[in-house]
Amino acid sequence: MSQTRFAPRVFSGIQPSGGLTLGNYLGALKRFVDMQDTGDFETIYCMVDLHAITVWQDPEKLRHNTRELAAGFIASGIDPEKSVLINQSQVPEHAQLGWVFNCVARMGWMGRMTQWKDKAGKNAEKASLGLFAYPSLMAADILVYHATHVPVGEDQKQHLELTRDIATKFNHDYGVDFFPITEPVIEGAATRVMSLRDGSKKMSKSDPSDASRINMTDDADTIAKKIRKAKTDPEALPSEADGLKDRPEARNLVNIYAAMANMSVDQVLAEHGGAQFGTFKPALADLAVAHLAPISTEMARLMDDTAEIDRILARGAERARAITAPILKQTYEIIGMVAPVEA
Ligand code: AQP
Repeated sequence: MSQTRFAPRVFSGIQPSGGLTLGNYLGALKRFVDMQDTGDFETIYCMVDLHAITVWQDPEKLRHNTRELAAGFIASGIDPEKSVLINQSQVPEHAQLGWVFNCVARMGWMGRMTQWKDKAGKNAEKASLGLFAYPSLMAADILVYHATHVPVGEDQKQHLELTRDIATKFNHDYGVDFFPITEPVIEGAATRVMSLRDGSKKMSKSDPSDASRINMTDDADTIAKKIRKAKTDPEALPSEADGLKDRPEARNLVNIYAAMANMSVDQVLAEHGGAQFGTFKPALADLAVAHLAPISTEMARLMDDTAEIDRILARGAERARAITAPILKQTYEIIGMVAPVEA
């Protein structure tokens, strides 16, 4: 089957399940901006609130976090004129196609997802059905736009493979070439930013320890303090990347530096090889503050006018639905629904 007819289109999202972290910023947001600015793609970015409620969210906090996340996107450089910026629940075709994909995906596929195993843990009986079906809704988020490229962090690789499986099975079952086989875009030094307290755990919004992460809303002193206290080993930095192999915490800090400075790991080590953490950590803190302070200041300014954020999201939803409604309508026609929906 030919996949060449799909125009280059990028989709990606972030959950408003807490404040943005440096992991979300370097692994996702910063790269969203880069892809927007190449001009090679149509770019669609999303606050995935329907995914957030797969675990309990306080309603007022969810509303606040969704608007703050929108502010984070804009403050980081997403231009709502150049990109389509949306909140998932305002574009109903995501959930509608999600249901169709629940009927395409197999239980066994979902049960093998490591995120499901990690988040449900030993308490799978008590986890929500939504948490189990999460990757099927994620496939719908992407494919309801016929998106061809999805920039994500390393942790989302398996879900992206499942998106490809769902598209392939749908195309095969109905004998069509309707959904593209999406390419994950996982590149750069910071596709997996780790906890500052434990180099084997990913930095995460929902980690109970605030010291484990840098929040995009942290002030300069807090950022510097968290970096100063970050777990490290007693060795000096090596002068080549190989020397970081069994040093997860050191590797993490070097990766963060490289991603923020737009340098390769080798370039960072050429500059800082031989330095002790007592020297490297303040350099990293200065870089992080210089990079993040303008973003958090702009986020705070945008959050002073939430009505404007709501207007941007309403306009984004309108633009998104011009794409999603016809794709859902064609999907319904393919699967044999009698009265295809109108936009
Ligand atoms: N630590 C990370 N390093 C690199 N990329 C990361 N991403 C998340 N954490 C890191 C990337 O950010 C995007 C959005 O992620 P998400 O909010 O949808 O969910 P998540 O991956 O589950 O992020 P969190 O912070 O860990 O949220 P919670 O704690 O609510 O589960 C994705 O592209 C992800 O790869």
